[in-house]
Amino acid sequence: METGGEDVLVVVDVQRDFCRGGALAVADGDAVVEPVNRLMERFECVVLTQDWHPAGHGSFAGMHAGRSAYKTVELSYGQQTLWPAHCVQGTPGAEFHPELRVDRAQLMVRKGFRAGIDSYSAFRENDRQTATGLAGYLRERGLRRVFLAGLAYDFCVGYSALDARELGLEAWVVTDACRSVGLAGSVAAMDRSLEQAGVGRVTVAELGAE
Ligand code: VGL
Ligand code: ZN
Repeated sequence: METGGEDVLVVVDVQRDFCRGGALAVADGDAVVEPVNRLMERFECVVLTQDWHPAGHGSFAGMHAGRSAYKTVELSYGQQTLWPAHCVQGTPGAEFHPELRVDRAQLMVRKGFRAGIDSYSAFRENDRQTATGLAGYLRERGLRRVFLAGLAYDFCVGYSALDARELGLEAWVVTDACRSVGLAGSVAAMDRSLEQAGVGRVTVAELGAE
């Protein structure tokens, strides 16, 4: 698969807290760094997202008395999974993985910085209304085909891909450059949603980045 001037690689949340030893470590999360770094070479435009929560964020289990992490609660905007405190603004856990080629990025998008709203998608927060600004950036630059990689497939990568489709963009998930959180049924559910939305699946090798 050839990449060109209308393509953008969106690297989702490759941060310390989602990697080994992190507060919300994704199994084998560190393994995405190498393929993502190689993928970056195939794209003129690379965007990084950074999960960026204030201390005491509403998605943190500790903010909900008697509730535990990885369980769902009802918030003002609907169902929300609770997480251990992670990616707190200015802490080491919120930093990008130290080996990630951040120098290749043309834009970094921070998300989840409003205390009361979580944001899985790089485009839109979990209230499904609050925009991050990424759609406008892509539109102004004429970037119409979005390739996504990073952490985690079943949450931030997947929801970003679904929103890209809703915005009328072509979307491809680079499957072997992602890892999943893997809550009950979350990977299978995201597989189905992505297929229904017409999100493509492609490998690092198919993009010539092996
Ligand atoms: C993510 C849960 C909470 C992700 C971020 O990057 O997939 N998951 N915050
Ligand atoms: Zn988060």
